[in-house]
Amino acid sequence: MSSIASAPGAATAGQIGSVDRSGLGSDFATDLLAGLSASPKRLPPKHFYDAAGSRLFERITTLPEYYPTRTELRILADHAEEIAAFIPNGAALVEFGSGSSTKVRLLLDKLPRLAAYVPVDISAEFLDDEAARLGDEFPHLSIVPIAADFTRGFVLPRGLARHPLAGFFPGSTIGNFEPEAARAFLHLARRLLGSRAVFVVGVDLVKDRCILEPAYDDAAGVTAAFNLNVLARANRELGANFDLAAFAHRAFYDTERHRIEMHLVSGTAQTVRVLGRTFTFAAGESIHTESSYKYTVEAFSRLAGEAGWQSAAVLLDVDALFSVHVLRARGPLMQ
Ligand code: SAH
Ligand code: AVI
Repeated sequence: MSSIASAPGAATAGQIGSVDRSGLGSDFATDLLAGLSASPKRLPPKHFYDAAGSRLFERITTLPEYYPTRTELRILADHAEEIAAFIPNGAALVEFGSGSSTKVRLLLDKLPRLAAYVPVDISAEFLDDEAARLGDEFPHLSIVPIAADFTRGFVLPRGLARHPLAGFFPGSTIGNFEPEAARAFLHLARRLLGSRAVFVVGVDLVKDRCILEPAYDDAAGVTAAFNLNVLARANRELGANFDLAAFAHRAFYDTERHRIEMHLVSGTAQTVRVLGRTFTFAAGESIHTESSYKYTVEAFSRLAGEAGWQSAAVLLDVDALFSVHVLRARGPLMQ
């Protein structure tokens, strides 16, 4: 499903629409059972984000080792006016994976004539709270939160279809997709946002492992807690019996594939029960819980080009750690 056609309930100016949860699948159990049955074991990173996971991610963004958030904020602050100029008056701005909506505030300050802001996130409870906070700060803005898994497509409220659409996808969340899935997502976003759309995408850049690895294995252990929270979530929501102390966080950079891999490594030979099924771990066996791909500017521009976007601007910080791409929809869309 990837339509913008027909959901009711767009808010009018100054209102916050009630969170539409119809785009939320309940696939944590399915993915966990399938991922623990696979070899090697794996789990999609979108399941990190229950309310506790979202709060832990917010703590990650403030860590000294985690350079992406502060670097992208700097780029956005330095270029907010230039980026805002690409977004037409009366547009609706759709943010994919909005989290705390911190970064978009820099753009909202420069977009007084925006018709609506549409934060989309899988973490429904967190989205609810953050949309309410944003509404207090921007009382004249229509906020239309949508709780959905954006990889599955979702429906935009009917009232938004008459507005030009712009997309915002910061944080390098695109890096958590496999490259083929990233291309598919960019294509889906192109269909959703339409042939006149602008899409602002934050993309982390390839760099030395001595910067990358500490960013995903911080001294305070917050990233470890974020990774382990997915097992705690399985215990809370699915009655699993993971012993969190028997798993360790591991993160390393694969220089060939340009990706950080995060794993949960079993310290001992053990069995775990999930929804009536038993899974066996050898000592040292891991669950691959996340990949975080890093791109060059050229590689990401090429990928976006293959998905129906053309580059309008690319903005970097002074140290070339992170990039913000401004894309425009290009030509008719191939299927
Ligand atoms: N945009 C914010 C948050 C990035 S963290 C920033 O730049 O700091 C990634 C966000 O995407 C989280 O809020 C998470 O809940 C959301 N997310 C991850 N996978 C998702 C999916 N498949 N569908 C919708 N939201 C998703
Ligand atoms: C949301 N995403 C882009 C983060 C990243 O950097 O890949 C998630 C994260 N994982 C560990 N730290 C942060």
